Amino acid sequence: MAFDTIIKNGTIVTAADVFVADIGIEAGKIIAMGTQLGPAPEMIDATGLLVMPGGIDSHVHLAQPSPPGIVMADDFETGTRSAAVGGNTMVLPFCLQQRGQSLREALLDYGRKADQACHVDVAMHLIVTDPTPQVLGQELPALIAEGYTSIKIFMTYDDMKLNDREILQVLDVARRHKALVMVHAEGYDAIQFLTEHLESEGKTAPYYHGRSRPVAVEREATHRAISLAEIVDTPVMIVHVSNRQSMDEIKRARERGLPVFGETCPQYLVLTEQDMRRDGMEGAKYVCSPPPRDSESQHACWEGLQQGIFEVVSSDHSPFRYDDVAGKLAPAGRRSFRYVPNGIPGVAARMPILFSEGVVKGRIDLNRFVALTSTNHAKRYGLYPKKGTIAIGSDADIVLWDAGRRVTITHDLLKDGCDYTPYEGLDVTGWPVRTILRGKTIAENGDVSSDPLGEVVTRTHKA
Ligand code: DUC
Ligand code: ZN
Ligand code: ZN
Repeated sequence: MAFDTIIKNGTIVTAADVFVADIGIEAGKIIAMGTQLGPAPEMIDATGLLVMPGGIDSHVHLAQPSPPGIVMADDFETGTRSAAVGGNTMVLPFCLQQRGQSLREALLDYGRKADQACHVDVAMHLIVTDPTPQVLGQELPALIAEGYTSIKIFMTYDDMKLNDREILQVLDVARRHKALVMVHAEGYDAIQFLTEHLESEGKTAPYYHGRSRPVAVEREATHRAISLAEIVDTPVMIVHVSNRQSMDEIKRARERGLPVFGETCPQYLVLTEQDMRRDGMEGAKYVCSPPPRDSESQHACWEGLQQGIFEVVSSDHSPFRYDDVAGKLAPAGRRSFRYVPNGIPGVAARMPILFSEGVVKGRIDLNRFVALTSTNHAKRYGLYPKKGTIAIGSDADIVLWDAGRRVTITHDLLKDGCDYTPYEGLDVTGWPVRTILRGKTIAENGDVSSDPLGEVVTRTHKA
């Protein structure tokens, strides 16, 4: 057999197995696994390293339109550069439909931003904010048929929230055309009520962002979203789950046999609301929604990962620069937490944090790590087995991982467009040393290839 590249002597980890073998790659695909393969023009020595499917981060925000005056810190180039450094070979960002805009128009704009700029492969979810009859009746069915098979909806935010009737309508289209709805589950009215109350008491610092969105706000919306999906009889993914009570809603639904899936994120595993208490505006660096909770909630999220209640860990990378009037230090944000741009960066830190806090600390095993960071994302979002595993015929999307390398996370390692990381100073064990996309090395020891090789992947719709 002729190979372009052979990865030799590594310990291959999939969601099911751990074994030592060589991998033979030709034209971007894995075409052989065995011992003593070779030779090939490119021989990569992986002795002493783990060889895992490249990370797939199915929840990132890149170049997403933001409120007036606010600019997201990452475009496709910088965001995918950071993804590659962090061991990822694919990300799934969101194409946002702005109110009044057609989905098709949103996708054309967004697709142009991705063109030629990506260091890792990309597939797009849709965010529906304006479910007009045209969107529900024509655009969504046509786009789902073209492979846009996942749709995020929001239960909060002035410009994005859907009411229950609209949610039911989107869920119904998803059921009929076989798409998956991802839900941002926080209740708008409760947040508004609490925000006004806190502001009237002069409680406007970033810390109060968390107080305006307590667990009950998330739990109630999670329960409602699951109920609406049950009424329509269609699957639903509850994204960025932060706490036990919301997780229990998912667990109960699953026990009743409902196709309800859950996602959690590193911020709910290693940050707490105390991070938003930092001096001055420093707390703004941790403002995201749902907010980080407490150590009991962290513990609950780990249990959810161990018990399979969460099937994916995503970063919810949503980057805004800190020292920037178009970012976390936007003037209005000093008046009230409600104007602080919502979201934190994390696409490069996701895998090292989950590996170190999960695998190294004995909370999850290697196979679950691979499932949570890659395989389950590919399966849930229609990319498997092209993506998400190491198998004959799959794309050669691979991360070489030094399981013993100790690293203190600092922002300069992450190569994103932001100016901080919420994980600054976190000590981790285990680090991606080389990221390989369809057989080509795209990042090595923190350096990214200057040639962006990522492609926009069309998902085939299995109706
Ligand atoms: N929801 C997200 O999924 N990301 C950032 C902000 C938000 O509300
Ligand atoms: Zn969200
Ligand atoms: Zn998000």
